[in-house]
Amino acid sequence: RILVTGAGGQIGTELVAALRERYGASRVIASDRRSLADIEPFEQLDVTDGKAVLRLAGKYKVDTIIHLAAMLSATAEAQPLAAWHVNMGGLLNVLEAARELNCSVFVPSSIAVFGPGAEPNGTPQTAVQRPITMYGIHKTAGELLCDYYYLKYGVDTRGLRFPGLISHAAPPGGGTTDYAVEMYVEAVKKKAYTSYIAEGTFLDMMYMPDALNATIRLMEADPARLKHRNAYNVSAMSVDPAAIAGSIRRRIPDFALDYAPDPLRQSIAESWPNSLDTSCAEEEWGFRPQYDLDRMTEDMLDHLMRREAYRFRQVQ
Ligand code: VAH
Repeated sequence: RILVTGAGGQIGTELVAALRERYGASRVIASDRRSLADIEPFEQLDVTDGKAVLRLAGKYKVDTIIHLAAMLSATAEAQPLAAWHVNMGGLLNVLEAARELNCSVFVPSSIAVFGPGAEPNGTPQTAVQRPITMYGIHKTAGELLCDYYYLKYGVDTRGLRFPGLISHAAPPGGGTTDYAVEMYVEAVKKKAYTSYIAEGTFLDMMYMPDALNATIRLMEADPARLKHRNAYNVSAMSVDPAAIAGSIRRRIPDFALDYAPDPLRQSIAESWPNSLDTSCAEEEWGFRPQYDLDRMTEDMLDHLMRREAYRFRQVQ
């Protein structure tokens, strides 16, 4: 059985569905701080309550915990102490439960673990990690904590350094890379978008289906092949706002993009790499993204246009 924390978030919303598709609904327990109506079996769980984490994992005798509950980069920068409590306290509670119950653990890391001083182009798996954001500090400390629980207690911890994830199913919350999702949504609604990330700011991105497949593939990988466990560089493309706009214009020729950089999120984005080297993930467990920018744009716009048309019919 698998326990997913943060099941209502941008990744959780789609990962729960993908896991249930693959392993059967009854084997995937969705949990979240907020109550989520339409996904059973569901349990309300605040990951900062260690006893509750242990009790829930024990109740369902889970063998794997997918720990997605966290506060993302911009939110963490705005509320650093609350974010420490959730991101580090929650992770420690999950690792302690996994140690006691002998569970495997998946913890998403992020390109945010890299700061100034790391090679920005083709950032290697083992580049220096001196993040200058609270979120990056949480993710770096999280990687070290996951490695510690593996080395000291034998807990099977595995993670991925996710780039910006783009999806149409659930609105992302509080990230820096969310501008990319907003651009697609606004392109369909208004054929125009004002980006809070400046022109020429390149970031790693990946379409959600590739992120879900990478997560499942990593968790099913032969542990003997894993040298970098926590956590693998993964990415599908390195893009700036203009590149995404150009791809959108293949379907919406008169789409207009302009810029109003937000100082906080622009400074976060500038401290992150432009593009990651993903060769370790490719070699150790066969990471291979299927969506490039244009294929992602096609799929995103298909889904968003269908939804917009449906909504339009509803109000007729
Ligand atoms: C964020 N989407 O923007 C997350 C992610 C690489 C960025 O960690 O905070």
